[in-house]
Order: sequence, then structure tokens, then C-alpha cells
Amino acid sequence: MGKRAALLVVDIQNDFCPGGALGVPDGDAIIARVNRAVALFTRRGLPVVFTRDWHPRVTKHFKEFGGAWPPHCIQGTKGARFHPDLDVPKGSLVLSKGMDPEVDSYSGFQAFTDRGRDLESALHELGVDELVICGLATDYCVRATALDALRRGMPVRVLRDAIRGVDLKPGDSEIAEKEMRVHGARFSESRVMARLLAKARSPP
Ligand code: VGL
Ligand code: ZN
Repeated sequence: MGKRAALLVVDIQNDFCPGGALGVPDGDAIIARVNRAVALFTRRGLPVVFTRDWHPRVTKHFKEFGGAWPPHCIQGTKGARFHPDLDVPKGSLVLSKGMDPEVDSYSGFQAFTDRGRDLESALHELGVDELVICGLATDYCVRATALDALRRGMPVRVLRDAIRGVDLKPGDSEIAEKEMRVHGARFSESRVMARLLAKARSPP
């Protein structure tokens, strides 16, 4: 575990949870674990960063306009809000992605704060040397974000029990996990991550 890990919470929004426009099976089942991780990082003074899918009504990302998906996470709608059970501490960094109607993007590294800052520069500013990733969906945004971080040389740990996949094709999530692993991501149960974090940061 690095000296200064950040927790990256990916797209835990109503539309990606059961009952939402693009509900991930059991997507909401991870929220309690995610909340525990958020509390742990916050207590240790480590950054917690949230991403959200944040689409315009018309975008090439949606089936109707040539993409793969039903309309979801449309800016300002209830479906785009974070799930009500998700703890988003005041002052947390929130980055939005998918705003460009011409671009079909999934990675958190294509997300921006409301001041237009991208994830890479935000993490750099925070002095982050490792990303701990959890959230939705394993086979899309979690996968793309983890691979992008690794490509940039940033170590990645994925909370295995705090991600869930869409699995448009059965097995997609399993393949995505393998890809992340092959590119250098480590996987931990969130309970184990808590212990690693305590060890890495135990006071002198
Ligand atoms: C996502 C499908 C469509 C994701 C976003 O955040 O994983 N998946 N848009
Ligand atoms: Zn989307």
C-alpha cells in the first residue's frame, strides 16, 4: 500500500442500481462496504474522490443515437443522482464524465470537476501515489478507469467485494477482472484493505 492512497468511488448512481435505467444486478449491495471504505479513508485524512456518469439527453453513447445503451444518468435527473445510501462527505471531490455528445467514454480519467479540472491533475495536486477503486460497473467504468491509471504508472488496488458488473454478455466482468489483473491491478477484499491501510499508515 502506498503512502498516500486515494479512494475512487465510481458511479454509484440511481440509474446503475436495481430499478434504475441501466440497473447493475445487485449494484446497491456494495454500498455498505463502500461507505465503510469512505469512512476509513476520511478518518485517516486520505482523499476520497467520486465519479459520476453525467450525460446530455442526446449523445452517441445512447442506442437511439448510435451507441450501446438506453438513456441513463441524464444531467440533473433523479437517475443521475448518487444513490441515497451512499455517503458523500461534504467537500468531497466529484468528477463528472460523459458530457461530450460526440464521445463514448467510460474512464474516470475523462472526467472533470465542475471547475474543469481532470482526474489526473486533481490526483497529482493531492499527492496521491495509489488508487483504491470500487463502484460500478466492473466491466465498463471500473475497468476503463483502472486500466487508464495503470497506463499512467499509478498502482491500483480494486476492492473485489465492492464492485459489480453489467455483464451484457455473461462473463464480461470476469474477463474485465482478468484484464485489470494482467495489467497490474491488485485485488483485495475491503476488510483486508482496511488492515493494509492501517499498516501503511500506522503512526510512528
Ligand atoms: C457505465 C455503461 C454506460 C459505467 C457508464 O459507468 O460503467 N456503463 N455508461
Ligand atoms: Zn453512461
